[in-house]
Amino acid sequence: MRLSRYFLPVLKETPAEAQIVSHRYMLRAGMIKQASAGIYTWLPLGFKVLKNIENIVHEEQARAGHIPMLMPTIQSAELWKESGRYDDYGQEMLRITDRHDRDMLYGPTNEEQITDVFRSNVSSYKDLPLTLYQVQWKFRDEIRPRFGVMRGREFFMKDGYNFDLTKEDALHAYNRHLVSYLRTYERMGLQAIPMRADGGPIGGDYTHEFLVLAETGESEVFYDSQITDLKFGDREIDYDNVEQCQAVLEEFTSRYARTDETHDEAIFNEVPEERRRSARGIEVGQIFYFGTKYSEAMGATVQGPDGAKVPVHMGSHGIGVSRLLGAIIEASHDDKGIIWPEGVTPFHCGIVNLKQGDAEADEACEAIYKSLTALGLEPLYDDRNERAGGKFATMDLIGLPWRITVGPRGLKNGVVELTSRRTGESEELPPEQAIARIAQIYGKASA
Ligand code: P5A
Repeated sequence: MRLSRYFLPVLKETPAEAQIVSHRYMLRAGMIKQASAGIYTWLPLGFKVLKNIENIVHEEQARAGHIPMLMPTIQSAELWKESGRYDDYGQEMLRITDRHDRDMLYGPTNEEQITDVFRSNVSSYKDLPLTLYQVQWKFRDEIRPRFGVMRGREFFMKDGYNFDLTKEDALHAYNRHLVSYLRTYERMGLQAIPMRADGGPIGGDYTHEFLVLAETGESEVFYDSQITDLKFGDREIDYDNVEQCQAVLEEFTSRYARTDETHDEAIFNEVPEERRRSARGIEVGQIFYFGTKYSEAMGATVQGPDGAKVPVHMGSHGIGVSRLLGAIIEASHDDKGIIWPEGVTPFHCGIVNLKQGDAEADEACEAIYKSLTALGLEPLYDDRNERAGGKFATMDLIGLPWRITVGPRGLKNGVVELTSRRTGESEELPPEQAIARIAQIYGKASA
């Protein structure tokens, strides 16, 4: 993409309404624009990162064997009356009446709707286990939407639902989700710690929240510091293997880590004092096992091996896709702007032309741009007729992890500059070598 042709409405001023750094940078970098309280327009740069995050979610769901689909945002109230949650959900639910006076709602979550899909189409245990999921907009009429996309009213969520014959099978689905979420967040450059939590309006006895530690987090958390040494890494997991998933679960959940809702001072005090931590965290996901709560209320049964009809065991599993943009920025920024992890960056690298209009510099930039593009990478070429200082400030603000700087002086010596946004370190290299390095970083074979 050439910046002269892109739509990147960066702001010079820090917007007064933004209280936390991720919200400030998302507004300043032209990623989002508030449409009304807690509701945002996703401008091209923000939309790109949102899609990158969504793609990682899809890839990791596929790896775990879960099946994507899409349900509508507007739901009929009838289903919610069946489950009993229509009244329970209270004012967070946006209720709508259509022209025929039918009660509708903008879905805050989809347990009822997916249970209806299941009961209409599945009647035998032979079709189990089954995990369906979607990535879809949700609406919760939060009393205090704030911090930009972090606590929105309209937000993008991955929501998955498992259907199993027995509690044991459903707990495997729970473990499988926990494992796949660890991998998902790590690919986004995040450490998200699974913590014992409370079921809230979704319900259930088994539930973990995934928290990214950050001072601006809305949740208070308590944990054993040893937990932050754990890394999932690139281990190969067979998601159908019950023992393997169980082993990962135990590794990541056996140490003390709880949100304030489930915090127990007496148990916490058994952790050696020097390892006890209390901190703030951003909840980027939550998984639940709630047994037959919805299947019994809504008649979602299957015929078991002995011919008897039994309600299915279910769980649901959510990732806050739009919230993750805020969480990643909170975890990765400096005073100049965002620092995107390579896994989610909107462009793989920036190209800054220090002297637009200089034939040699223009030509070198074009060549680098074309080579990177041919490798399947997406560079952002700042080809505007602007001061170098302004170009650097924009690149730093929007946070591309790598920058290639091209100027007449370097070119005389046959070199360009390759700079890491994270460390600020620069290196002078011939253009081909800079391209090869970028290709290597992103796992692309260069010629
Ligand atoms: C699990 C999937 C559920 O709704 N039902 C379907 C279950 N869980 S949850 O914890 O309530 O939400 C899942 C994740 O969505 C994000 N989230 C939000 N993001 C932005 N703004 C909001 N107002 C908001 N509310 C929830 C969180 O990341 C949460 O973990």
